[in-house]
Amino acid sequence: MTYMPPFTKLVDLQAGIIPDAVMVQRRYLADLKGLFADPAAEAALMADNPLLYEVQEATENPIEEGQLRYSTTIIYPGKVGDEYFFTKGHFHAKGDRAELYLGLSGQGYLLLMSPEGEINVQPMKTGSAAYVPPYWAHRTINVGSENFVFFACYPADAGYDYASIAQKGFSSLVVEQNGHPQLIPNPKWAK
Ligand code: S6P
Ligand code: ZN
Repeated sequence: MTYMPPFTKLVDLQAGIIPDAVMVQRRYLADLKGLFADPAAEAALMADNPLLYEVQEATENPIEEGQLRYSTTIIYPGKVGDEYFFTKGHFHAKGDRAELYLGLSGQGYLLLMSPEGEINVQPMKTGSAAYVPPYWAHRTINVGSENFVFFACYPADAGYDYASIAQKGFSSLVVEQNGHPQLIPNPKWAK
């Protein structure tokens, strides 16, 4: 039997930088076209096509049952209209795979949605260990004025199902009202 060699990666626990990352994925507004609720605000901002977030993947561990992968996500502060910058959001392709998020810096919301459209929100700050149970779609949102940074650890074979979120979005939006994050129903969401 040949065993996979153990290894260690350094993670900057404030900025979320992983110097030896195997991949850094940058997502710009154009990559999330159509996901924000206000098309006019999205179009106005598209000329600048701002960087919304980046994901630094620490490993390329094999996509097989029993393996883990881990990464950091840095979401930059900003809004499209009243809606805060967010990640695309996904169900896991293998829906029964859970995930753990650890807040490193900034202020965020972890927005979760069951397959039936039930919403749950977990506010996150430095030190918040937020658990994404099996089957819940998850999106993270920067509701503060600084970078929102978190660490994620997930089963390597979890995979990504972006399609249903791209079609219907989440059933709630997180918008700024009177300077604070507020959940409101997504008018475009249909079961
Ligand atoms: C992977 C995990 C995170 C996200 C990242 C970006 O299971 O949930 O690493 O991939 O936060 O979000 P998204 O929705 O664009 O993949
Ligand atoms: Zn995930």
